[in-house]
Amino acid sequence: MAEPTLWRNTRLATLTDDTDWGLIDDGALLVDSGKLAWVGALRDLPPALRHTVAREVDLGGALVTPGLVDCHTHLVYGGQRAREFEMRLQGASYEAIARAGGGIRATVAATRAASDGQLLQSARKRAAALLAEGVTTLEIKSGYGLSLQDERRCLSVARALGNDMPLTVCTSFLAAHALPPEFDGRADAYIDAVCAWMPVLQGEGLIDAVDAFCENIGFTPAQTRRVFETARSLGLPVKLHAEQLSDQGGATLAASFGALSCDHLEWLSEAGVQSMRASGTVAVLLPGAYYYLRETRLPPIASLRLAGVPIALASDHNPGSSPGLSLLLMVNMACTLFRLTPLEAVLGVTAHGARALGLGDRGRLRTGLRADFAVWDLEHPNELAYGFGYNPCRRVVAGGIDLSS
Ligand code: DI6
Ligand code: FE
Repeated sequence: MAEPTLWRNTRLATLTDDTDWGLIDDGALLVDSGKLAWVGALRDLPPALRHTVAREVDLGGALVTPGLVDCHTHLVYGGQRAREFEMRLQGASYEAIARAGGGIRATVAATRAASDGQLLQSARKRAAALLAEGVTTLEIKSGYGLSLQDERRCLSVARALGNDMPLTVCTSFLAAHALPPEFDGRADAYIDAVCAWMPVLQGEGLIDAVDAFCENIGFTPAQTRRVFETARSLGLPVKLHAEQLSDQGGATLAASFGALSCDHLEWLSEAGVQSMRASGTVAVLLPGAYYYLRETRLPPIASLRLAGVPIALASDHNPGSSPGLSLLLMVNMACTLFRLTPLEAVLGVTAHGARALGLGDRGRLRTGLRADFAVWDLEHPNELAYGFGYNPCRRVVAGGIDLSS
Protein backbone atom coordinates (compact mmCIF):
# COMPACT_ATOMS: atom_id res chain seq x y z
CA MET A 1 0.00 0.00 0.00
CA ALA A 2 2.02 2.94 -1.24
CA GLU A 3 -0.68 5.61 -0.97
CA PRO A 4 -0.52 7.65 2.24
CA THR A 5 -3.50 6.71 4.42
CA LEU A 6 -4.92 8.65 7.33
CA TRP A 7 -6.49 6.47 10.03
CA ARG A 8 -8.61 8.84 12.08
CA ASN A 9 -11.32 9.08 14.72
CA THR A 10 -9.55 6.78 17.16
CA ARG A 11 -8.37 6.70 20.74
CA LEU A 12 -4.66 5.94 20.55
CA ALA A 13 -2.75 4.09 23.28
CA THR A 14 0.68 5.10 22.03
CA LEU A 15 2.76 3.55 24.86
CA THR A 16 5.53 5.97 23.90
CA ASP A 17 7.16 5.61 27.28
CA ASP A 18 6.78 3.10 30.06
CA THR A 19 5.07 5.33 32.59
CA ASP A 20 1.53 5.58 31.21
CA TRP A 21 -0.71 4.54 28.35
CA GLY A 22 0.08 7.64 26.28
CA LEU A 23 -3.60 8.09 25.42
CA ILE A 24 -4.55 10.51 22.65
CA ASP A 25 -8.24 11.16 22.05
CA ASP A 26 -9.50 12.02 18.57
CA GLY A 27 -6.19 10.60 17.40
CA ALA A 28 -4.88 9.96 13.93
CA LEU A 29 -2.16 7.86 12.34
CA LEU A 30 -0.71 8.84 8.99
CA VAL A 31 0.71 5.74 7.32
CA ASP A 32 3.08 5.99 4.39
CA SER A 33 5.20 3.24 2.84
CA GLY A 34 4.54 0.86 5.70
CA LYS A 35 5.58 3.32 8.39
CA LEU A 36 3.95 5.73 10.79
CA ALA A 37 4.60 9.06 9.09
CA TRP A 38 2.79 10.98 11.81
CA VAL A 39 1.00 10.19 15.11
CA GLY A 40 -1.10 12.59 17.20
CA ALA A 41 -4.41 14.34 17.73
CA LEU A 42 -6.06 15.07 14.39
CA ARG A 43 -6.30 18.78 15.09
CA ASP A 44 -2.49 18.93 15.32
CA LEU A 45 -1.84 17.30 11.93
CA PRO A 46 0.27 19.80 9.96
CA PRO A 47 -1.54 21.04 6.81
CA ALA A 48 1.45 20.10 4.66
CA LEU A 49 1.01 16.46 5.68
CA ARG A 50 -2.77 16.61 5.41
CA HIS A 51 -2.32 17.46 1.71
CA THR A 52 -0.39 14.24 1.13
CA VAL A 53 -3.30 12.03 2.29
CA ALA A 54 -4.67 9.85 -0.51
CA ARG A 55 -7.13 7.80 1.53
CA GLU A 56 -8.89 8.20 4.86
CA VAL A 57 -10.29 5.54 7.18
CA ASP A 58 -12.74 6.54 9.92
CA LEU A 59 -12.36 4.13 12.85
CA GLY A 60 -15.50 5.33 14.63
CA GLY A 61 -13.73 6.20 17.86
CA ALA A 62 -12.24 2.72 18.37
CA LEU A 63 -9.16 2.07 20.48
CA VAL A 64 -5.86 1.53 18.63
CA THR A 65 -2.74 -0.01 20.16
CA PRO A 66 0.57 -1.10 18.67
CA GLY A 67 0.40 -4.53 17.02
CA LEU A 68 1.09 -7.23 19.59
CA VAL A 69 4.40 -9.09 19.74
CA ASP A 70 4.52 -12.75 20.82
CA CYS A 71 8.24 -13.07 21.55
CA HIS A 72 8.43 -16.75 22.62
CA THR A 73 6.64 -19.58 20.82
CA HIS A 74 7.35 -23.14 19.74
CA LEU A 75 4.76 -22.99 16.96
CA VAL A 76 6.11 -25.61 14.55
CA TYR A 77 5.63 -29.25 15.57
CA GLY A 78 3.74 -32.42 14.77
CA GLY A 79 1.17 -34.22 16.93
CA GLN A 80 -0.27 -33.25 20.29
CA ARG A 81 0.12 -34.39 23.90
CA ALA A 82 -3.39 -34.54 25.35
CA ARG A 83 -2.71 -37.98 26.84
CA GLU A 84 0.24 -36.55 28.75
CA PHE A 85 -2.05 -33.84 30.12
CA GLU A 86 -4.32 -36.57 31.48
CA MET A 87 -1.33 -38.32 33.06
CA ARG A 88 -0.23 -35.11 34.73
CA LEU A 89 -3.74 -34.61 36.10
CA GLN A 90 -3.44 -38.07 37.63
CA GLY A 91 -0.22 -37.09 39.38
CA ALA A 92 2.66 -37.75 36.95
CA SER A 93 5.09 -34.81 36.93
CA TYR A 94 6.31 -32.99 33.82
CA GLU A 95 9.88 -34.03 34.70
CA ALA A 96 8.95 -37.69 35.24
CA ILE A 97 7.16 -37.84 31.89
CA ALA A 98 10.17 -36.24 30.19
CA ARG A 99 12.60 -38.66 31.85
CA ALA A 100 10.46 -41.60 30.73
CA GLY A 101 10.90 -40.54 27.10
CA GLY A 102 7.63 -38.62 26.78
CA GLY A 103 7.41 -34.87 26.80
CA ILE A 104 9.59 -33.04 24.27
CA ARG A 105 10.89 -36.35 22.88
CA ALA A 106 7.38 -37.51 22.03
CA THR A 107 6.85 -34.33 20.01
CA VAL A 108 10.23 -34.82 18.32
CA ALA A 109 9.08 -38.22 17.06
CA ALA A 110 5.77 -36.78 15.81
CA THR A 111 7.55 -33.84 14.16
CA ARG A 112 10.03 -36.06 12.35
CA ALA A 113 7.13 -38.21 11.11
CA ALA A 114 5.14 -35.22 9.80
CA SER A 115 5.52 -34.05 6.20
CA ASP A 116 6.66 -30.52 5.39
CA GLY A 117 3.12 -29.78 4.23
CA GLN A 118 1.58 -31.01 7.48
CA LEU A 119 4.01 -28.98 9.55
CA LEU A 120 3.27 -25.86 7.51
CA GLN A 121 -0.48 -26.32 7.59
CA SER A 122 -0.70 -26.85 11.35
CA ALA A 123 1.68 -23.97 12.09
CA ARG A 124 -0.27 -21.67 9.78
CA LYS A 125 -3.50 -22.34 11.67
CA ARG A 126 -1.82 -21.51 14.96
CA ALA A 127 -0.27 -18.33 13.58
CA ALA A 128 -3.66 -17.28 12.16
CA ALA A 129 -5.25 -17.64 15.60
CA LEU A 130 -2.60 -15.37 17.13
CA LEU A 131 -2.91 -12.86 14.30
CA ALA A 132 -6.68 -12.64 14.76
CA GLU A 133 -5.98 -11.35 18.27
CA GLY A 134 -3.76 -8.53 17.08
CA VAL A 135 -0.34 -10.22 16.89
CA THR A 136 1.80 -8.74 14.10
CA THR A 137 5.24 -10.02 15.18
CA LEU A 138 5.90 -13.59 16.16
CA GLU A 139 9.00 -15.44 17.32
CA ILE A 140 9.15 -19.14 16.43
CA LYS A 141 11.72 -21.57 17.84
CA SER A 142 12.93 -24.79 16.37
CA GLY A 143 13.68 -27.58 18.84
CA TYR A 144 11.39 -30.43 17.87
CA GLY A 145 13.56 -31.66 14.99
CA LEU A 146 16.89 -32.19 16.77
CA SER A 147 18.71 -33.35 13.64
CA LEU A 148 20.23 -31.08 11.00
CA GLN A 149 17.56 -31.94 8.46
CA ASP A 150 14.61 -31.77 10.87
CA GLU A 151 15.74 -28.52 12.47
CA ARG A 152 16.11 -27.14 8.94
CA ARG A 153 12.56 -28.25 8.10
CA CYS A 154 11.11 -26.57 11.18
CA LEU A 155 13.00 -23.32 10.64
CA SER A 156 12.04 -23.33 6.96
CA VAL A 157 8.36 -23.66 7.92
CA ALA A 158 8.76 -20.67 10.26
CA ARG A 159 10.37 -18.66 7.45
CA ALA A 160 7.62 -19.71 5.04
CA LEU A 161 4.98 -18.41 7.47
CA GLY A 162 6.77 -15.07 7.59
CA ASN A 163 6.80 -14.95 3.81
CA ASP A 164 3.22 -16.14 3.20
CA MET A 165 1.45 -14.35 6.02
CA PRO A 166 1.29 -10.63 6.85
CA LEU A 167 3.36 -11.19 9.97
CA THR A 168 6.96 -10.60 10.90
CA VAL A 169 8.47 -13.93 11.98
CA CYS A 170 11.74 -14.07 13.94
CA THR A 171 13.35 -17.50 14.18
CA SER A 172 15.33 -18.92 17.09
CA PHE A 173 17.52 -22.00 16.74
CA LEU A 174 16.73 -24.20 19.77
CA ALA A 175 18.39 -27.49 18.87
CA ALA A 176 19.68 -27.56 22.48
CA HIS A 177 16.12 -28.24 23.68
CA ALA A 178 16.34 -31.98 24.48
CA LEU A 179 18.66 -34.87 23.75
CA PRO A 180 17.48 -36.84 20.70
CA PRO A 181 17.41 -40.65 21.15
CA GLU A 182 20.29 -41.24 18.74
CA PHE A 183 22.55 -39.30 21.15
CA ASP A 184 21.41 -41.10 24.34
CA GLY A 185 24.12 -40.85 26.99
CA ARG A 186 26.19 -38.55 24.74
CA ALA A 187 24.99 -35.04 25.52
CA ASP A 188 28.39 -33.44 24.89
CA ALA A 189 28.62 -35.06 21.49
CA TYR A 190 25.13 -33.75 20.72
CA ILE A 191 26.22 -30.23 21.65
CA ASP A 192 29.17 -30.65 19.24
CA ALA A 193 26.64 -31.50 16.53
CA VAL A 194 24.41 -28.53 17.41
CA CYS A 195 27.42 -26.21 17.18
CA ALA A 196 28.33 -27.70 13.78
CA TRP A 197 24.79 -27.27 12.41
CA MET A 198 24.54 -23.64 13.47
CA PRO A 199 26.75 -22.07 10.76
CA VAL A 200 25.14 -24.29 8.12
CA LEU A 201 21.60 -23.15 8.97
CA GLN A 202 22.74 -19.58 9.47
CA GLY A 203 24.24 -19.73 5.98
CA GLU A 204 20.81 -20.74 4.68
CA GLY A 205 19.30 -17.63 6.27
CA LEU A 206 17.26 -19.62 8.78
CA ILE A 207 18.51 -18.29 12.14
CA ASP A 208 17.83 -14.91 13.73
CA ALA A 209 18.82 -15.87 17.30
CA VAL A 210 20.04 -18.88 19.30
CA ASP A 211 18.24 -20.32 22.34
CA ALA A 212 18.86 -23.28 24.70
CA PHE A 213 17.06 -25.11 27.51
CA CYS A 214 19.39 -24.87 30.51
CA GLU A 215 17.80 -27.16 33.05
CA ASN A 216 18.17 -30.42 34.99
CA ILE A 217 16.13 -32.13 32.29
CA GLY A 218 17.78 -30.07 29.54
CA PHE A 219 21.41 -28.99 29.16
CA THR A 220 24.00 -27.94 31.74
CA PRO A 221 25.38 -24.41 32.02
CA ALA A 222 28.70 -25.68 30.56
CA GLN A 223 26.90 -27.12 27.53
CA THR A 224 24.81 -23.97 27.17
CA ARG A 225 28.00 -21.90 27.24
CA ARG A 226 29.41 -23.86 24.31
CA VAL A 227 26.27 -23.19 22.28
CA PHE A 228 26.50 -19.48 23.14
CA GLU A 229 30.21 -19.30 22.26
CA THR A 230 29.45 -20.68 18.82
CA ALA A 231 26.58 -18.20 18.43
CA ARG A 232 28.86 -15.34 19.41
CA SER A 233 31.54 -16.44 16.95
CA LEU A 234 28.85 -16.28 14.23
CA GLY A 235 27.52 -12.90 15.37
CA LEU A 236 24.15 -14.36 16.39
CA PRO A 237 22.27 -12.96 19.42
CA VAL A 238 21.31 -15.37 22.19
CA LYS A 239 18.35 -15.91 24.54
CA LEU A 240 17.74 -18.61 27.12
CA HIS A 241 15.08 -20.80 28.74
CA ALA A 242 16.43 -20.07 32.21
CA GLU A 243 15.43 -20.94 35.75
CA GLN A 244 12.09 -22.52 34.79
CA LEU A 245 12.21 -25.59 37.03
CA SER A 246 15.39 -24.95 39.06
CA ASP A 247 18.09 -22.32 39.55
CA GLN A 248 20.98 -23.24 37.27
CA GLY A 249 22.54 -19.76 37.16
CA GLY A 250 21.41 -19.67 33.55
CA ALA A 251 20.37 -16.02 33.60
CA THR A 252 23.80 -14.86 34.75
CA LEU A 253 25.44 -17.01 32.08
CA ALA A 254 23.14 -15.64 29.38
CA ALA A 255 23.62 -12.07 30.58
CA SER A 256 27.39 -12.49 30.26
CA PHE A 257 26.74 -13.07 26.55
CA GLY A 258 24.55 -9.94 26.36
CA ALA A 259 21.41 -12.07 25.89
CA LEU A 260 18.37 -10.39 24.37
CA SER A 261 16.14 -12.17 26.88
CA CYS A 262 15.93 -14.79 29.59
CA ASP A 263 12.62 -16.60 29.63
CA HIS A 264 10.48 -18.34 32.32
CA LEU A 265 12.51 -17.29 35.42
CA GLU A 266 10.38 -18.74 38.23
CA TRP A 267 13.60 -19.75 40.04
CA LEU A 268 15.61 -16.61 39.19
CA SER A 269 17.89 -15.51 42.04
CA GLU A 270 18.66 -11.93 43.08
CA ALA A 271 22.13 -12.35 41.55
CA GLY A 272 20.42 -13.34 38.30
CA VAL A 273 18.21 -10.23 38.43
CA GLN A 274 21.29 -8.03 38.89
CA SER A 275 23.12 -9.71 35.98
CA MET A 276 20.11 -9.11 33.72
CA ARG A 277 19.89 -5.49 34.82
CA ALA A 278 23.56 -4.93 34.02
CA SER A 279 23.31 -6.46 30.55
CA GLY A 280 19.96 -4.88 29.62
CA THR A 281 18.43 -8.35 29.15
CA VAL A 282 14.62 -8.55 28.96
CA ALA A 283 12.76 -10.86 31.38
CA VAL A 284 10.18 -12.83 29.38
CA LEU A 285 7.49 -14.22 31.68
CA LEU A 286 5.32 -17.09 30.51
CA PRO A 287 2.18 -17.31 32.63
CA GLY A 288 0.70 -19.99 30.35
CA ALA A 289 3.41 -22.52 31.26
CA TYR A 290 3.26 -21.52 34.94
CA TYR A 291 -0.49 -22.10 34.94
CA TYR A 292 -0.51 -25.26 32.85
CA LEU A 293 2.22 -26.98 34.88
CA ARG A 294 0.42 -25.78 38.03
CA GLU A 295 3.62 -24.20 39.32
CA THR A 296 3.48 -22.40 42.62
CA ARG A 297 6.75 -20.50 42.69
CA LEU A 298 6.36 -17.02 41.23
CA PRO A 299 9.05 -15.24 39.21
CA PRO A 300 10.66 -12.47 41.33
CA ILE A 301 8.49 -9.68 39.92
CA ALA A 302 9.18 -7.14 42.68
CA SER A 303 12.97 -7.54 42.24
CA LEU A 304 12.75 -7.27 38.46
CA ARG A 305 10.62 -4.15 38.80
CA LEU A 306 12.93 -2.58 41.37
CA ALA A 307 15.97 -3.29 39.21
CA GLY A 308 14.25 -1.79 36.16
CA VAL A 309 14.58 -4.99 34.13
CA PRO A 310 12.09 -4.72 31.22
CA ILE A 311 9.37 -7.38 31.51
CA ALA A 312 7.85 -9.02 28.44
CA LEU A 313 5.11 -11.66 28.21
CA ALA A 314 4.63 -14.39 25.64
CA SER A 315 2.38 -17.35 24.93
CA ASP A 316 5.21 -19.96 24.97
CA HIS A 317 2.82 -21.86 22.71
CA ASN A 318 4.01 -25.50 22.66
CA PRO A 319 2.28 -28.88 22.84
CA GLY A 320 3.49 -29.80 26.34
CA SER A 321 3.54 -26.95 28.82
CA SER A 322 1.46 -24.22 27.16
CA PRO A 323 -0.83 -25.42 24.36
CA GLY A 324 -2.83 -22.18 24.19
CA LEU A 325 -3.09 -19.64 21.40
CA SER A 326 -4.22 -16.47 23.11
CA LEU A 327 -1.71 -13.76 23.91
CA LEU A 328 -4.50 -11.70 25.49
CA LEU A 329 -5.13 -14.51 27.96
CA MET A 330 -1.46 -14.21 28.94
CA VAL A 331 -1.99 -10.49 29.55
CA ASN A 332 -4.87 -11.28 31.88
CA MET A 333 -2.98 -14.10 33.63
CA ALA A 334 0.10 -11.94 34.11
CA CYS A 335 -2.11 -9.62 36.14
CA THR A 336 -4.06 -12.24 38.10
CA LEU A 337 -1.24 -14.77 38.67
CA PHE A 338 1.89 -12.56 38.62
CA ARG A 339 0.33 -9.29 39.84
CA LEU A 340 1.60 -7.21 36.96
CA THR A 341 -0.34 -4.00 36.43
CA PRO A 342 -2.45 -3.86 33.24
CA LEU A 343 -0.01 -1.27 31.83
CA GLU A 344 3.00 -3.50 32.57
CA ALA A 345 1.23 -6.46 30.98
CA VAL A 346 0.33 -4.58 27.80
CA LEU A 347 3.88 -3.18 27.53
CA GLY A 348 4.99 -6.81 27.89
CA VAL A 349 3.24 -7.80 24.66
CA THR A 350 4.20 -4.64 22.76
CA ALA A 351 7.30 -2.53 23.40
CA HIS A 352 9.09 -4.96 25.71
CA GLY A 353 8.20 -7.99 23.59
CA ALA A 354 9.78 -6.19 20.62
CA ARG A 355 12.88 -5.47 22.67
CA ALA A 356 13.17 -9.16 23.62
CA LEU A 357 13.57 -9.78 19.88
CA GLY A 358 16.04 -6.94 19.41
CA LEU A 359 13.47 -5.00 17.33
CA GLY A 360 13.55 -1.26 17.98
CA ASP A 361 11.21 -0.35 15.12
CA ARG A 362 7.87 -1.42 16.65
CA GLY A 363 5.87 -1.94 19.84
CA ARG A 364 4.88 1.72 20.28
CA LEU A 365 2.90 4.19 18.17
CA ARG A 366 5.51 6.76 17.30
CA THR A 367 6.49 8.59 14.11
CA GLY A 368 9.07 6.62 12.15
CA LEU A 369 8.17 3.17 13.52
CA ARG A 370 6.53 0.39 11.52
CA ALA A 371 2.82 0.81 10.89
CA ASP A 372 1.82 -2.28 12.91
CA PHE A 373 -1.35 -1.69 14.90
CA ALA A 374 -4.53 -3.33 16.16
CA VAL A 375 -8.00 -1.82 16.38
CA TRP A 376 -10.13 -2.94 19.33
CA ASP A 377 -13.80 -2.93 20.29
CA LEU A 378 -12.77 -1.43 23.62
CA GLU A 379 -12.78 1.98 25.24
CA HIS A 380 -9.64 1.81 27.32
CA PRO A 381 -6.47 -0.31 26.96
CA ASN A 382 -6.80 -1.59 30.53
CA GLU A 383 -9.68 -3.71 29.18
CA LEU A 384 -7.08 -5.78 27.29
CA ALA A 385 -6.06 -7.12 30.69
CA TYR A 386 -9.51 -7.14 32.27
CA GLY A 387 -11.42 -9.60 30.13
CA PHE A 388 -10.62 -13.10 28.96
CA GLY A 389 -12.07 -15.78 26.71
CA TYR A 390 -13.32 -13.51 23.94
CA ASN A 391 -11.59 -11.62 21.20
CA PRO A 392 -12.18 -7.87 21.05
CA CYS A 393 -9.80 -7.36 18.09
CA ARG A 394 -11.65 -5.74 15.21
CA ARG A 395 -8.93 -5.06 12.69
CA VAL A 396 -5.18 -5.58 12.24
CA VAL A 397 -2.75 -3.49 10.19
CA ALA A 398 0.76 -4.84 9.63
CA GLY A 399 3.45 -2.88 7.83
CA GLY A 400 0.71 -0.51 6.70
CA ILE A 401 -1.34 -3.29 5.13
CA ASP A 402 -4.94 -3.57 6.29
CA LEU A 403 -5.49 -7.28 6.82
CA SER A 404 -9.26 -6.96 6.88
CA SER A 405 -9.50 -5.64 3.33
N1 DI6 B 1 10.32 -25.15 28.32
C1 DI6 B 1 9.03 -25.20 28.05
O1 DI6 B 1 8.14 -24.81 28.75
C2 DI6 B 1 8.86 -25.78 26.72
N2 DI6 B 1 10.20 -25.98 26.31
C3 DI6 B 1 11.01 -25.62 27.27
O2 DI6 B 1 12.21 -25.68 27.17
C4 DI6 B 1 8.08 -27.07 26.79
C5 DI6 B 1 8.28 -27.93 25.60
C6 DI6 B 1 7.45 -29.18 25.62
O3 DI6 B 1 7.02 -29.68 26.68
O4 DI6 B 1 7.23 -29.69 24.52
FE1 FE C 1 9.55 -22.19 25.73
